[in-house]
Amino acid sequence: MTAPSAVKAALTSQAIETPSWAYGNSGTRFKVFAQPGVPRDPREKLDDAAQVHRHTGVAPTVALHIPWDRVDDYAALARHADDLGLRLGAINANVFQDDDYKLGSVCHPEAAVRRKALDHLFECVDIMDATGSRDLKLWFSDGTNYPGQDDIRARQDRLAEALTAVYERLGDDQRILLEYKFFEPAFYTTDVPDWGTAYAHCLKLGPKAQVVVDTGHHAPGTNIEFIVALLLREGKLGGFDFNSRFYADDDLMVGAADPFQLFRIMYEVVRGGGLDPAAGVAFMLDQCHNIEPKVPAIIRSVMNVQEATAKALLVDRDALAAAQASGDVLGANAALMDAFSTDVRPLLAEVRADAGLDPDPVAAYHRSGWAEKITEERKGGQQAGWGA
Ligand code: PSV
Ligand code: MN
Repeated sequence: MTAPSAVKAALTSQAIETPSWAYGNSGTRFKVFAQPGVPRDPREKLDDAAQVHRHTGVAPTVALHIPWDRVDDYAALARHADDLGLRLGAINANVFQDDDYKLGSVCHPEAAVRRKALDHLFECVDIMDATGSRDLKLWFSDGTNYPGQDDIRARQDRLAEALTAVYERLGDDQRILLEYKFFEPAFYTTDVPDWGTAYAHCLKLGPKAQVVVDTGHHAPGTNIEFIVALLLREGKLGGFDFNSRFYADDDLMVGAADPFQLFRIMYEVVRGGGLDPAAGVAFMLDQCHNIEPKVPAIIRSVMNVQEATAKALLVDRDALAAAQASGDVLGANAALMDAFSTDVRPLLAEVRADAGLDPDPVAAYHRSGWAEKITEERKGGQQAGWGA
């Protein structure tokens, strides 16, 4: 059993990155519901993110999405983050919202469109240079809707060419994090549909290319923890986009739909050494809060990741290994279930109290008056939302 002090230390050192877009308005293709007090620009998104960090103590970085967070001066945005006790995290490229990308971006059949997409990816690396960000997160909506629409193999060649060009542009301390998704918006083929495709490209690229596991991007029933175990073993797990799904890419709060799955994933992270900050696994959220208030939902999400991590750390690994070695199927399963069934909320309350935080971050946020303040102050202007 891991010593209680080591469990506490591991929980204190875990950093969870929140996404700028989660602070803006979002919805479905049917309706985007505006909420009062929503940020109107990237600086206000950071102001909200600072509240999440203030109450949880473990959310020091914020991921940006370009062009949704485009500003004239990225170094100034980084300074604003610094003033708030934050840092700018992964830069997410966006090559899916221009009309030109109807048939794809870096895999598009026309060279001119591929060039445009590549220029955007280079722009994102320039932004990383200005913000000090380590990670370029790449998700491509590229794919086809109909059999025969394009040459599946040629599209892989185009993808490899673009990835190689970006890889060569990276600085020594920068990485490509390649994200996969099995369908949507393309429905017949997707050019990076699964971890295997992402892994094959990253392997060819080299050590500065790693795979991102978005927990919402798998077919129902997929064993995500197996993917995590394998990628970690191969040194290719770059990080997570955490969220929950019931049906597809629902982007609900992580741990809301299936806390047991999140625990199983975090157990493989712990087992594979991925919690050690030196392993470089980025624990990012990629969520949208369509009907619930955003800042407390993000606080809750951070807490859900912490709870799953705490339970994973509490697994009695000696007992588990002994049961596994002796073929004690029920004993091994019980070792995992005992940890999952533990109420870790008192432990996390203690960790927070030790760090000088309120043991109940959601309650502390509600008491803080931040929601009332932003509702009062953020009047007029254009609220941030999809596309801004
Ligand atoms: C695609 O569904 C995705 O998961 C990618 O990470 C995008 O950058 C993000 O969603 C946008 O919300
Ligand atoms: Mn994602």
